[in-house]
Amino acid sequence: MTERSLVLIKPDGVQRLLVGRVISRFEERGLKLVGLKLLQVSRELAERHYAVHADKPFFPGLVAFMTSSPLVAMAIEGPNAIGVVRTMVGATRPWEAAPGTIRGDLALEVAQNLIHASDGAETAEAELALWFPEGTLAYTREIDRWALAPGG
Ligand code: IDP
Ligand code: MG
Repeated sequence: MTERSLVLIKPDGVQRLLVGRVISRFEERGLKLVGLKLLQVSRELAERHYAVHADKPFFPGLVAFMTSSPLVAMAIEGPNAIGVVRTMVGATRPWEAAPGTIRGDLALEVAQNLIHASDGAETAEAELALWFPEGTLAYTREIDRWALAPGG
């Protein structure tokens, strides 16, 4: 099933000049970028994005970090994209993330784990609406004509 996921390259990824490499991983996998922007996040947006963690001890630090410098927001589309992207991202605690995953290859600290990805269909829909209120793009790549053939 074609799905869309919200992916953030957090401020550490921008600071560490890893934006291109992270985007490349998704492109190389065959996933399609349907939204992409660099932005400095307001406190309100960061708090809404991480509202589920509002009671956690790390919440204030997380919001401060997410608003500290620009980050990249992406909408990514593809077959089973939500689960595929989460698998590519790896475990929350980078020291537990498998080699070959983005966190397992490029991160070490849980507070600077480089990337966010939607964890389910409902959160993906809510997060895409939050980060891309202007909407995302629909377009067909040449390869989509084959991938989306009947039964494909
Ligand atoms: P996820 O990003 O893999 O979905 P969540 O459990 O949803 O992980 O946590 C959201 C974010 O909060 C994490 O990506 C990480 O940046 C931060 N975080 C989670 N646990 C801790 C912690 O114990 N200390 C500091 N930051 C944390
Ligand atoms: Mg999460």
